[in-house]
Amino acid sequence: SARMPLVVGNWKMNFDHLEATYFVQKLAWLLRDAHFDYNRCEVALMPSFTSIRNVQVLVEADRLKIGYGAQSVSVTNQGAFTGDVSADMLAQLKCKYVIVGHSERRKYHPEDDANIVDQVRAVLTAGMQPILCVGESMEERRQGIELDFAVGQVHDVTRDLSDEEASKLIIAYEPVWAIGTGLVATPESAQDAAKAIRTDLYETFGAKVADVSRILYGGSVTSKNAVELISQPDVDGFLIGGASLDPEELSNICRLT
Ligand code: G2H
Repeated sequence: SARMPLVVGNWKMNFDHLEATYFVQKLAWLLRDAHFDYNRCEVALMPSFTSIRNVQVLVEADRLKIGYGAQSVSVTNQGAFTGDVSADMLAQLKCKYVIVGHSERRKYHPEDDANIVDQVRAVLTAGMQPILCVGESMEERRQGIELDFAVGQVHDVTRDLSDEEASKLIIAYEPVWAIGTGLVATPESAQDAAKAIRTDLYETFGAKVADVSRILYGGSVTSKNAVELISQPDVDGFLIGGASLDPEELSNICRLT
């Protein structure tokens, strides 16, 4: 497709700042060694807040073409919100992306639909790109409503966005039952969901937005299943948890994407 594939490593709560620095050096070295073409596939890493600055320093010092961002963000800009990090703070560190609404955040923190909409808005206002995570649980899949469910989660966010804002949104389809379980979605069902989401974008915003929006698949992606998944016409890349913690595995996935 005309869309540039995107491989995002979601480190979750792993790696301190020294481990993060070491990882980025190793990944950059592996990709260089493999003559990886950064113009063919974009690579981004999502460290913990405490490691973002270290990644930034290294990326700038070595002029690496590796993007980075954060795993969540506050919906407010500053003030008495103990423990929160604002979108402006992340933008100051040259973050390009922020994951919003990951199922682990929806589960362990009070991130409801309204909060997720506000996070998306905060990220866009600060000039970064949200990676909005959606996806059904096993329950919805059993009921056969998985596509409506995922599309509904997207729609809850996009209905408030302008065309321009929507064109900056990246969507990650992550069926909750596939996250960290080793149960990857079949290429066909990843395609079905990505296609349903793109169709909804088309109906809301038209081809100009729907054709450029990147829709990622997430949930137990490895170098073993990446090729089949990326060959689906509406799957534009990956959000990778477990497999992104091994630089060799992540570099292999980048090369295969
Ligand atoms: C889903 C995914 C990355 P994993 O959370 O966002 O994790 O690849 O470990 O299933």
